[in-house]
Amino acid sequence: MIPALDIDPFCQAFFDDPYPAHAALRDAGPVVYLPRYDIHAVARYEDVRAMLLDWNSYSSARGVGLSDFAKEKPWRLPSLLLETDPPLHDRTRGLMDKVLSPAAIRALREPFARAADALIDRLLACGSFDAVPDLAEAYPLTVFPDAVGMPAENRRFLLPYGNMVFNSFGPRNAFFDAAVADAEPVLAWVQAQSRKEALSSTGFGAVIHAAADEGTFTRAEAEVLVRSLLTAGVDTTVNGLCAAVYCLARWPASFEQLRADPALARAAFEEAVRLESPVQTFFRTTARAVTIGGETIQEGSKVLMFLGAANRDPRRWERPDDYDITRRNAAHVGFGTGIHGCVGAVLARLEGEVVLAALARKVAGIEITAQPKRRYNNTLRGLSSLPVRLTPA
Ligand code: OVV
Repeated sequence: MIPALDIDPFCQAFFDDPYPAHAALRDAGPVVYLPRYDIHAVARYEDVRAMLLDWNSYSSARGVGLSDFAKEKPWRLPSLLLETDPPLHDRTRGLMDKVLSPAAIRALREPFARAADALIDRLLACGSFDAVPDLAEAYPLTVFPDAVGMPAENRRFLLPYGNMVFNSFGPRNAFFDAAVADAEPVLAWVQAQSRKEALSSTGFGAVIHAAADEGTFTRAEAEVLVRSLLTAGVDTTVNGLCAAVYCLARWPASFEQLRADPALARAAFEEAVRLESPVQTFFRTTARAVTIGGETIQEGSKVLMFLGAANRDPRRWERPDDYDITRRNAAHVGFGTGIHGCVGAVLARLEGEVVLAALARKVAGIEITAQPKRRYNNTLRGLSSLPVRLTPA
């Protein structure tokens, strides 16, 4: 008997404090049923991880949101990366792995670090500011579109676009409707930015389009793959950086540790991704009848994976709710794992590392000066406002 729980994981009360519900989901059993949406869900670390690794049983090609592409027409052209299974997935993922190769990322370290130093210097000169728009949004909105090869104008349009797509993985609720209304004016712009002609000859975008020039991908495929970068590359890192600043402000002893050893910057970012899990959830669809914890789920069922709950599962983590930048956290699932594991994680980690290293070297204290405000999204966890004051080192 699969336990049924009366939990709505896509409502404001849940987003305001998901942790009691996460515990209830984990404690109810390895798999639970949520009648409100007629879906199954897993929230324990072991089961979330097993599901992420078993792409054969848990398909992405029917969409990684609530909507089943086998029953409902997808609202946008499906992603060739996120919303596919092998063999198509491996072909597109192979190209993206090349685009985001270690050599490509290494070449970005210097410019990304310089941009982080310059931003923290400017923010220190202000003293007080809002860490969401002025830091967590400002930094990725500069370095990421630069790396893709986008023009300087209108980059902020990427935020409402990403907000809409990440809302679209949940139900058609008020958060989704508001995000669609917000993004409607920028849809044509984003579409146009994916074209070869819109992109510089040196960035990630040009590398993707070169594969179309060579004939291994069609031009249309190249454009949809550039769209993946524009969709998944900004809001995610915004919420990752927001999580890191929010953690360091709430755990001043950890910030002291980081100041004493700025080489902990990468670990400090990783731990913020574990604890806050900027990407909270994704769905899969069962491609056959599956058994979880002795319970059978039939083919064609939507299953919700609670990455954020797995990352705080006391079965896996000691003091799961503590921000501890020295813990062994590499196995967290905040970036997913398996064949769909975040392809941009290398870039996100670089951004997180250089921003936190700049804070570690230049800042003596981070103080929250007013009540932070939560940003509501069906997939992403983060804040819309985090007023802070920095004191210089
Ligand atoms: C991981 C992710 C989120 C949103 C969009 C996409 C990927 C995409 O490939 O379009």
